Parts: sequence; structure tokens; C-alpha cells
Amino acid sequence: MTSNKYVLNWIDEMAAMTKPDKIVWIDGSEEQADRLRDEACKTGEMIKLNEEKLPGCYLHRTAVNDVARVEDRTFICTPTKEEAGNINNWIAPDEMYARLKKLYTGSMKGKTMYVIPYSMSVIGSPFAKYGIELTDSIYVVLNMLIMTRVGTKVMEALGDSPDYVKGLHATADCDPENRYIVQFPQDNTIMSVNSAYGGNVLLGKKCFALRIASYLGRKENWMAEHMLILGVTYPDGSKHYVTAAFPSACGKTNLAMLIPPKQYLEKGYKIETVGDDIAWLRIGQDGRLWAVNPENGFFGVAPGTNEKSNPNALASTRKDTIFTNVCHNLDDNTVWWEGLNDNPPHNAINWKGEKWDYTKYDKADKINTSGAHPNSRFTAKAENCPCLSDEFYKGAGVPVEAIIFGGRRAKTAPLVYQSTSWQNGTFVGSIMASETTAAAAGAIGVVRRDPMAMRPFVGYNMGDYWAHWLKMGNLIPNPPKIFHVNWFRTDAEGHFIWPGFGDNMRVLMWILGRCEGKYDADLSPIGYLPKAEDINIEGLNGITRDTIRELLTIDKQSWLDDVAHIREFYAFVGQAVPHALYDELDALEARLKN
Ligand code: OXD
Ligand code: MN
Repeated sequence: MTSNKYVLNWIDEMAAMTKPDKIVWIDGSEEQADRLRDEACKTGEMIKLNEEKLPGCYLHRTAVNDVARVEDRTFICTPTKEEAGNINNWIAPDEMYARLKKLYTGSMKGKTMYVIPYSMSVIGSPFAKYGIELTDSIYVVLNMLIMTRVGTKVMEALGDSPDYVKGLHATADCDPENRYIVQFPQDNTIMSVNSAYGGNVLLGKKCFALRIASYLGRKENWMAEHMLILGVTYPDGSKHYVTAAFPSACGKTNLAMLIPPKQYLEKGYKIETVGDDIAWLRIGQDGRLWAVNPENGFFGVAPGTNEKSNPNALASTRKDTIFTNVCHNLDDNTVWWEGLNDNPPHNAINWKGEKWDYTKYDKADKINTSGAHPNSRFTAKAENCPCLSDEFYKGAGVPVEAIIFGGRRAKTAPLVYQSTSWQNGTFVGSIMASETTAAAAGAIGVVRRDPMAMRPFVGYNMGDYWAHWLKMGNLIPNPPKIFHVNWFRTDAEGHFIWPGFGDNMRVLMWILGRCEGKYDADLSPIGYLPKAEDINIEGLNGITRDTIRELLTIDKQSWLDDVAHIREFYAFVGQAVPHALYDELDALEARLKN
């Protein structure tokens, strides 16, 4: 498929180490994909689902000890520890290469090594970056075929260039003690071993499109962010785009695909999805910041996805989808997960591959009693999403008017506020945090700081990453405005006050209105707050102007407590934290005390 000597030499070297029986290039054709699907079904690696109800869909189960990304086994191997920073795990590159070599040696004996040439972003577009993943897993091949653009065309676009990201994945023994997800940013290299779970092995996603890409972005003056991208079409036909970064379990996919409330639909407003997880952002010739979604599919969490919470995501999974670790309904050979509907299958196999008794389900012990694993997934083609934007296919990107940060905060953060400048907005991103819920193990309400939702995904020192944000602010002639939202404020009884889901459109419209200069706002110690009358509550049951006022209050003491927590966090991030962010923190504290 290629005469690129850099690629061929590297594959030879990797094959000499892993010793596969054969090497197969993935050309991106349907015929080849079909043969691989057949083979995976023969070996039991995948189960073909009901062709009438779920055409082209398959079920796969991973090992029970291999069901999620593993942050403690993820490494950024820069030449010095300072470059990786305190947030990332670090081991010196030479030592890591030596450790990995032992694990990879002979690991593909008796197996096939698949060579997957893939592109992040539209092939040949100004945003595009290429990668090659070597893997011994058909599941990985078939997922990569959905999540990225794969095949011969990628090699044609790469030509003789050495400029591609090398990725080596070996399933090995799936041994959790020897599981490694390693990025070598200086070498454009990713190595993953002893896992076969999506987030650890689909190397185009977190490893490349966030960790390696964030490092490249810093070098090349662009940004790789853990952000959804959505467009709002106004009744006059104009289109307005925002990106948003939320930590997991805060509804990124739901916001990206939201269905506007009736009042907006009737007036002709429409929401279109460009991306649900990752944005690459570059400065356009017009001086604005432009965003693309480098992926080609969605690797979404299944539980909780239903006709009400996210009909567009559900529709995306009705064909050509790979389900991982969901519940298998044997009666009609379909799939089910908690929160899909109220009819759990009576004749079913759970995510562990055992007979499942739905009557034993216990919310407090989901892992052992649920039909689907809480982190079970669907890998669905973006093109199957009913609200996918046409811009998704174009590769030129969309101009971003607003960047929205958000987290799950019961008390501290108001429903929405606007930062006062790019520098202040960078500060707002750097202090992003989310509270753990009763659903997760451990104490409730513990604040985990997750700057820009990138804590697990920055490919270098977090402090330097913040400095890069500040630098980009100086480089972008017409930067987006930066906002923060919180859908999760609770009342005295612990109930969510704001309805969320489609009604988040109301907040989105305030944000876009601010970008257009349509609304005044009140300057508070933390930034600009909406005037309560500017949040549209028409048709909202139980939400009054007073509710909005309550959602916009700022409790100075809890903010001062937060300031103390942020100081500890900045100290942990260390020396690289830019002075400008300390200035912002000091100024915030002074305003709160005033
Ligand atoms: C994540 C994901 O963990 O997108 O953020 O899978
Ligand atoms: Mn994500």
C-alpha cells in the first residue's frame, strides 16, 4: 500500500519484536471489513445482532478487569519529568521503552498484526493529522473503521512523509498489573499493551487526538481540547457555533445532540452536532478560532441513553454499531442497558457473559448486578446521527463564538456566568471542578479539579498547557468569549433545580446573545451574571424568575473555600503555573472579600 520507507521500516521493527504470524494492511474497503466481521463472529470475539432490528450491529465483551480507561497506568514519557508535570505519570523514555519491549516481545505469535492507516479530521484538510496503528485485535480494527477515516487514501495523503503518529497495540495477556498506555510526545509514538478496552486501545482517540495532539498544538500554535462542538441555526438561517468542555458524567454528548424546547422548535431554531468529545482548534485567516471534530464516530456511554435523554444518540446506534459490555437480550438477539427503558430483558446475558437476573439489580452494587456495565459503550458512525451538521464533512471547521466550561457543582457555581477576558476565561477553565456523586464509589460531594476537562488528557505539563492557552489568547485576533455553566445546582433537599437536557438551550441562547451584544449583564466577583429576565423561561414548569435568581446567586464563603482548594491545586501543579493565573486567583479572592 505504500513505499514510505519510514513507515515500512517501523512496521518491520515492530513485527520483529512482536513476531506476528502475518501482517495485514487495512485498506478501508467494506469487503475487507466484512471478512473481518465474519472472522470475529467465528472466533466469538463478536456476536452478530438481530439484522432486522439492529442492522450491521455487533456485541463485544471485554475481559472483566478491562472495562475503562486506566489513569494510573497512563504515562507521558517526556525526556524530563518537568515536561510531563505533576498531574501526569512519568517514567524516563529509555526505561519505559525497555519495560515495554519485554511485554511486547513475541506477544503476537500465532496472531495477525493489522496495520491501520488512519486520519484524524478529513483527509487532506488543513486540520488533518495521520496515524498508523498496529494491533492484534479485530475489535480494534472494526472500531477504528468507525471512529476514524481509514485506508489506502490515508497512505496516499501521507506520501513519503515521516510525519505520522506511530501506535502499537498488543492485547498480550490483558494483565492489569502490566497494562500500559504510554505516550512519547517527542517521538510521535503511542504504545498500549495488556488491554483490549476501547479508550485504551483506540489510539486515535484520547492518546492521539488529545495527548499527542495537545503537545503538537503547543508546538504549532493550535489547540486540542476535550470539547463538544455544536451549531445553533437561527430562524433567519444564520449559524452560530460553540464548543464546550465538561468532565465525564456531565452530559457532553447530551448537550451536543440536544433537542430544543418546543418554543424554539416552533420558531425555527435547530441544533446541529459537529462533535461530542474532541475539538481541534486553529486560528482562521479571518482571525477567528475555527474548530473541527477530528473523529468520525461516537464512542458513547450506553447506560442512561434513551428516547428521552438523547434520542439522537440512540438513533445513531440503531445500525452499523459495535456495542461493548452491554446486556444481551437472548429473546430477540438485541441489546439493552440500564436506563434504556423500563423493560429489562428476562432472558439475558450480562456484561460479564453470565446469565442475568434483572430482579437482583441493586443500584448500590451496579458492577455486580447490572445487565450492562456502567461504562458500557456504543461505537456509532457520526454519519448515522440525525442531527449531524453538514460542516462535519467539510474539514474546514466552524468558527467558534463561545467556549463553555462546566462541571457538576451542588452549590458553588451559578447556572451560567461569563468570564471578563480571555485571560480570565483561561483562569475559569483552570479552576474547573466536578463533585463526585452518590453513584460513584467513595465520598459524596468531593471536589475533583479537572482543568478544561483535560486532567487525564494533557500530553505535557498542565502549567505549560495553561500558558499555551494564554499565548493563544494573544495570537487569536478575534477570540471566542469564555463562559462557565453548571446544570447541577441542588435545593435544600438535594434535588436538581434546573431541568437540564433540552432546556439547556435557554442558557445557550443567553450565551450566544452575549456574544452578539444583545444582553446586558451584572458584574459579580466571579464574572458577568445574566439578568434573571434574560434567561427565557417561557413554557418551563415550576421555574420562575426567582428560581433563576436563586440559580445565579454566589455564596461568597463557598467561593472562598474554593479559592483555598484552588491554591492547593495550583501548588500541586507546581512551578509552571503562569503568574497571570495567580494574579487572577488573587484578584478573585480580593473581590470576594471586598
Ligand atoms: C472519556 C470518553 O472518558 O470520552 O472522556 O470516553
Ligand atoms: Mn471524553
